Formats: sequence, structure tokens, C-alpha cells
Amino acid sequence: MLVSFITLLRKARHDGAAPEAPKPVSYPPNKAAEEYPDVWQNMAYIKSREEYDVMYQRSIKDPNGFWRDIAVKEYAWQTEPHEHHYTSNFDVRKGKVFSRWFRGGKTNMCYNCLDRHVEAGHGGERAFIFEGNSPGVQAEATYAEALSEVNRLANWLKAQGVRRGDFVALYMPMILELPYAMLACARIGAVHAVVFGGFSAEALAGRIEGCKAKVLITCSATMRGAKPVNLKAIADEGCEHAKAKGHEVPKVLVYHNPECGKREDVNMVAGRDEFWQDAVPHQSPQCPVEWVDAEHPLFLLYTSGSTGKPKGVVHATGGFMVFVGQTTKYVFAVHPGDVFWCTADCGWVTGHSYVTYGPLLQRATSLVFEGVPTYPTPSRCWEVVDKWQVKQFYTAPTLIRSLMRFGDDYVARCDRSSLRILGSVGEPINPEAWRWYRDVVGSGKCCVCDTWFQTETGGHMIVNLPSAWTEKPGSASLPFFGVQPCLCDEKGREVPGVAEGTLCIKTSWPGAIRGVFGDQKRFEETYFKPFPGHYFSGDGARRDEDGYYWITGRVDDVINVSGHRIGTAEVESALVAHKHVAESAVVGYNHPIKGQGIWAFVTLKEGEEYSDTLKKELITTVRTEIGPFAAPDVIHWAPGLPKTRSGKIMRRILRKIAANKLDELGDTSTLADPAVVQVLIDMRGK
Ligand code: 6R9
Repeated sequence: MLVSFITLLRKARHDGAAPEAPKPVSYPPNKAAEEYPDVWQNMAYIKSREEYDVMYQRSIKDPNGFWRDIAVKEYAWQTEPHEHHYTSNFDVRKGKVFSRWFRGGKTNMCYNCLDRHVEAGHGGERAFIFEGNSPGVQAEATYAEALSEVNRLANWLKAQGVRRGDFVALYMPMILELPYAMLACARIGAVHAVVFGGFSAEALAGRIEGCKAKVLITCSATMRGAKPVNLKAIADEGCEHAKAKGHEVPKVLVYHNPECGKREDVNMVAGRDEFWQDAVPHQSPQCPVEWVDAEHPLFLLYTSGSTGKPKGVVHATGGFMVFVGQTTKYVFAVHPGDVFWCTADCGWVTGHSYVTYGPLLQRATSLVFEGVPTYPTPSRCWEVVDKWQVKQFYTAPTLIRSLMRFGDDYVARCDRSSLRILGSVGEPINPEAWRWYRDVVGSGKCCVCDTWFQTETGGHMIVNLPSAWTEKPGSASLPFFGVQPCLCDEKGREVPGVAEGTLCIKTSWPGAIRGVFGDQKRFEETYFKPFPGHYFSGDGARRDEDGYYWITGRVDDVINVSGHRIGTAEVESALVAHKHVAESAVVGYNHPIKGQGIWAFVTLKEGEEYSDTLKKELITTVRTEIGPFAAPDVIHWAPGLPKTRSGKIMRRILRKIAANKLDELGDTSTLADPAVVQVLIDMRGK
């Protein structure tokens, strides 16, 4: 009786003109709110999944209004964006693919990061903390100080003839001058192209030549732990190679790093090179802001795909600014004055979004760390956390696993009570690392926020908002506002509900890639042709009964064993679940019967010994964690894994070792430690 009455009522509402309000869905009780009371009560902007739902629904039903309201309320514009500012096309079949946000708006990223706060009376608050490679080397900069330094550099750049739309290449270590240089470019409308300090001269040359950089800003040298890296020598070689490719950099600005040798010893090219310390301090600390259209490019960042040479991903000022500011705010529950530490290098997108821009947009204090996490001891990160009272700590699973190897004592000896949010990014986080991160690093009192995004997405796409819902270890959970993910099958059809497929995005979001530099065709072919109508992420994912997304890894890393598709990340996670395993990397190799077999490289924890019994145990672990079909065919002991300086495992190399194609290893010079390759080769068959 009651039921039919409700049905009638609903029918009546449907028949009427007034649109029905979305029915609130109730979810299971949120344990995260109880477990992290301080985050939930005092920090979180979104306190429940219901609250998220309301905001999320509006963000996808009315992206134009949702983002405009935020943009106008929370950011400074010289001219506000039009009422209808958003247009896009993600469907190659309908013509050119593009995204445009905040059309009609004129703004400036640097103004929003610095001037805005200084003008509002917050110039005395800390914008940056610098922690050097050696403990004791440190610096702090207020918003007013950062602004003066940025302005001086901006004036120097202008004096070199750098104008709106010109490219400036940055090849720097993690010192404050790197974010300053990014901000100085943004201030005058120049486009920065940061090249990670771990790249070789050849790679640097390709990028300098690719964007025809008018200026290169670099540094004399840097220390990584006990190891000096002579950046200037690599930069010089890079400039030589770029010249050979047809582009000569007219001007090179060199920051003399006082921690690494005397300035007399730095090789300077007459007429081309100038020391930052000689050139910049003489400039005026005032520099007018160059207002740019919202779609004006903010930066170019090269990223590697599964094929071909690296692509220059282009991001636009307005959209990137609004999106990165909002993800920082909601995902890390950032408030003005919070000390926020993202360990990523500014040479990667995470450093762009969450070292330089995001924290400043939220008037937080961004910590810039030049060193490495194990120097002088594996306690370093937690000592830095205590010293500066870091509230949000954001890193990659690889760092967590590498510190896990050293045991809990290095963590336990530090206080860490300032921590509230522990972020994770870069790869799927295996539940073992997740638990160690939450329970040991965070003493069970911090939210772990897994954040899935890409160079191409600018900012977080799938995230767990802290304490808004219960975390599941290994799942990045739900889409950020305005992001519409979907899973597609191999025919390009969307699969609904609980499902697995290729992760695609249905519509544009403000931080979306605007193009591949100078190559619209490659842009469309890479991202929009594989699944027409969608942005193709290159990742596989699973959606569970609560709508949570579980990233399974790059689709190019999927192994097909006897018709079973197995995510390498799944097997790795299973292996790492074994108590003696520190880390593992799994690749496929040709198998005469199964099509592909599973080859697992396994790094043991300190002090554990290789044995055939342990190999059997590991195989049993995978059999029980996933199923017999996923059992590795080969366990290959790996004292170390070949990783890029950003911590990504170079599976290409592992595949060649597994396939015994040792003459096809390719370039190993960009590895953090190229020597591991020979060690792995020697361990083959052991
Ligand atoms: C931010 C960044 C992007 C690729 C991406 C995916 C992997 C990043 C992840 C993650 C699982 C996460 N990835 N975050 N996988 N969970 N939280 O790393 O950008 O260097 O462009 O790499 O990294 O495979 O496709 P980028």
C-alpha cells in the first residue's frame, strides 16, 4: 500500500513540470570519518559521500556553471570568463579535437600564486621552505620575498628579449630557483619547458630544439645523497647537441649552487652564459603582470608514451590553474599556512601541479627538497617532516616500498605527529605498501589519498577525498569533480556497473591536455582515435560494487596468459604481500604454449636470502592471492630494479632481459643506477 503510494507520488512528480531532485543515495557508514577525526572535523572540505555526490552531479550536469562559479569566486581575473566559456570536442569523427575553458577570461598564473596573496596582506606568510641535500642546509621564503625574486628574474628574462609565447627551457635541480623560474615565465606569458635534471644531454637537446628555447636556465651542479651531479656540463653538451640539430640557445642563465664547488670552477661560455647571482639581483623587484587569455599556453612538458619519441604535452593557463588549485584544496584538504610536501621533482607533472602551483594557489607553504630519501639515513623524510611540521606528505609507492625495506625503526624514531594526509601517486599502490604507509608512517592516524592522474590530465582525476568515504587499500576510488571516467571494452563500447576495461574519459575537464606541441595529428591519434568519442588514458581499470576505480596498470603492460588477461600490477602486489619481498616487477615473455608467460623480478627485503624454497613459496602466494593461472613461470632475483630517476620501473629493459635479447636493451643512461642492468643479467637463471 505504502509502496504504491510512493510510486504514485513519484509518478505525479514526473508528470509535473518541476524537475525531480536527485534521490539521495545512502552509503554504508563512513569509517574514515571516525578514524581521522581531525581531518574530518577541521580539515576536510567534503565530509561525506552524499555531500560529494551533490557536488559531483552538478559538476557533470553543468560543467560550464560549476567551473565558472569556482573560477570567479576563488581566482583573480583581469577580465572574467564569458558566461558560456566552455567548448570542446572529444570525438574525432566529428572533426578537430579540442578543449577550451574560461573563454573570454584573462588572467595570470603568477599573479594568482603570489601577488594576490601579498595584496591581501599575506606577504609575510611562508610560500616556500627549502631543505637541502645535507641536513642543516635550508631556507625559507615568504610570499613577498618569493614575489620579489620572481619579478627580478622576470625582468631579466624580458631584458633578454623573451616575450609572451616564447619558450624557456629549465634544467634545474630541486632548489627554490626552479619554481621561481616557472613563476617568472608565467608572469610574462612565456611558456616554460622543464626538463627533469636526470635526463641526459641528448634528451635535453631534443627538448631545447623541439621548442626552440630562447633561454635555458640551469644550475652549476647538485648533490644527490653523497653523489655530485654536474648539471652544467650536461647542459653544455645539451646545447651543443641542440646546435647540431639546428637550434642554438642564445642565452644560458646559470645558478651557482653554493653547496657544490666554487664558481670559478664552473665552465662558462663567454657571451652566452651568465650567473644568476650576477644577473638577477640587479633587476627591479617590480614587474608588471602580463595578462593572458585563459587558453594561453602555460607550459610544455615532454612525456613518453608507449611508442615513438616523447610528446610535448601542452597545458593552458586558466584551466590548469583552476583545476590544479581545486584538486590541491579538496584532495589534500589544504588550508592557508599548511606545510605541504610533495616529494616529486618539478621535472614531472606532479611537481608542476603539486610542488609549484597547487600549494601556492591555496596559500600553503610548499616544501622543496633537493636530497634523496635515504641520505644520510632512511629516516631523512621523517626528520624533515618533524623539523618543518609537515601536514600533507605526497609521494610515490616506489619510495614507500624502498623505505619499507629498511624496517620500521627508521620511522618509529621520528615523531610524525604533524602528519594528517599521506598522498600516493605514480603507480598503483599495492596493499602492503598502503598498509605500511598508513599504519607505520601515519601511525594509523592519517588518511591515505591515492591519486590517479597523468601528465596529460594536469591534475588529479580519480582520488579519494580525505575522510569523505572509507578508503580501500589499492583503490584511488572516485572521480574528482567534473571528471567522467568510463571503462571500455576492446570494441570501444562502454561497460557499465561492476566491470573491467580500458580507462577512458568521456568529456573534457579544465586541466585537460590542449595538444601535443606542434602535432595535432599525433594528439588525436594517441589519445582520441583508440576509443572514438573518448580520451584514452592508456591504463586499465576495474570498477567495484561501490563505484570505486582500481587502476590495474598500463594496458600495454597487460599480460595474456592462456587467454587470461593479467595485470602485471596485480601479480606484483601479490608477490609483495609475501613478508620477505620488498618489491617486484612483472613482465610478459613469449611462451610456446600459453602465448605469454609471467616473468617476475623480485627484490627481497634486507637480510633475506634467495632460495628455491622461497621461490616456491612466492609462486604459492600468487596462486592463493589471485589464482593458479597467474602463477609466475619465472622468479628472477633482483637485487635492484632498473628505475628512472622519477622512480618508474623501466619494464622495457626487463622485457628484454626476460626475453634474453641482451643486444636490444636500448638506452639505459637515463636510469637512476644503470649498473643494476648487468646485475640482473648475471642473475638470470639463478
Ligand atoms: C602523475 C603521473 C601517468 C601514469 C598513469 C598510470 C600511472 C599515476 C597512479 C597511477 C595507479 C595511481 N599512475 N598515478 N597508477 N594509481 N594513483 O605519474 O603522471 O608520469 O604521466 O604517469 O602513471 O599508469 O597512466 P605520468
